[in-house]
Amino acid sequence: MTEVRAAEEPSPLEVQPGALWYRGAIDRAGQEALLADIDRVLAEAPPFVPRMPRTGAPLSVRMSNCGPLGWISDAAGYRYQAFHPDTRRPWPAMPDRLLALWERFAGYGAPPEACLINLYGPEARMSLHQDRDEADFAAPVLSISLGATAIFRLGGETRRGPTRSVRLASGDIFVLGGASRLAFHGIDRILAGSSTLVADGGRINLTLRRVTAI
Ligand code: MD6
Ligand code: FE
Repeated sequence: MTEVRAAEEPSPLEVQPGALWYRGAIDRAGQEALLADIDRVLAEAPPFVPRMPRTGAPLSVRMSNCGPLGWISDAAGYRYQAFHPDTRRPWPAMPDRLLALWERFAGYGAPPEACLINLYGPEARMSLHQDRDEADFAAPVLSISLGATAIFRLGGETRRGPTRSVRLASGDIFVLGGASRLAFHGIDRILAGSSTLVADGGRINLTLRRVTAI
């Protein structure tokens, strides 16, 4: 039987200039396949506890990475590095499925170099931040949500401006590029147990990034 597939991606909702929300971009089977990919990554690169620069206070999410580079945060600061902070081993390779999603949704002529994996338990949050540790802001950051729905807050390029709230559900893709590449954003909370995909009702967020300039 012939596969019926649209020639182009379903049009996203442009939440604000440069912020594209593809609701339900990945179906359940695709989400399960991605989760299996991530389980393999985490077996090799176990979740670590990120810490605030200077104070060393722990964040509420757990993190890992795959791809040539990984983003880490500890008392010494934020940075990308090629190895796991605890095991000191190189990050696992980026799964092909993630490379394919970047090709379909990022609209950028070079592959991602890092995939940051954020793991949320029922009480985890992420405070308002900008993603600005990359050398070239021409490339977007592409986010994939798996598991429990998250209340995502999105603002502008200043911390104090107005914000809006978006509910990111399992299978949603959200792209921050163009005029929103440096927009402040964070996770107010997750709706624990709102999805059966991830064990214990938690959430996994994957962000694919280009780190160096082309
Ligand atoms: C999260 N997301 O969804 C956190 N960053 O758990 C992010 O920090 C993020 O969604 C850059 C671009 C899109 C994002
Ligand atoms: Fe971010």
